[in-house]
Amino acid sequence: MTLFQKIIDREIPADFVYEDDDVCAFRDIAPQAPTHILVIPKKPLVKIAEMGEEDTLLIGKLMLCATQIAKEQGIEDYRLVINNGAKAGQSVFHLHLHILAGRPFTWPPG
Ligand code: IU
Repeated sequence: MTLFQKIIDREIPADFVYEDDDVCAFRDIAPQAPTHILVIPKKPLVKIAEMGEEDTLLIGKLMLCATQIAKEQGIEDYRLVINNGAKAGQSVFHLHLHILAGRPFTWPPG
């Protein structure tokens, strides 16, 4: 079981900004920008590469939630990031979408 499952189950605390039956969002414990929020599906998909056709609506909802949370937080310019696999920077193996904002970002990413 990942730490994110424990956050979903309220076994460990997190600073939630959004929750419904399918997804939730909370502030990253080690923020990499002034705003750094993680949006996650409650379904324990390990990584985006493991989504199936049956997850199309869920992943669409994840993206929509991210845009709505950004709007609520008053941020217009932001970066959405999904790290897929350890070499791409994934460290928690429960799918999550990073919302990063509040500072300039460089391209390409590090
Ligand atoms: P990554 O894409 O798997 O590297 O992102 C995992 C993120 O989860 C990372 O930014 C951590 O700081 C964050 N995080 C968290 O917010 N709370 C936790 O309990 C744990 C990781 I473990």
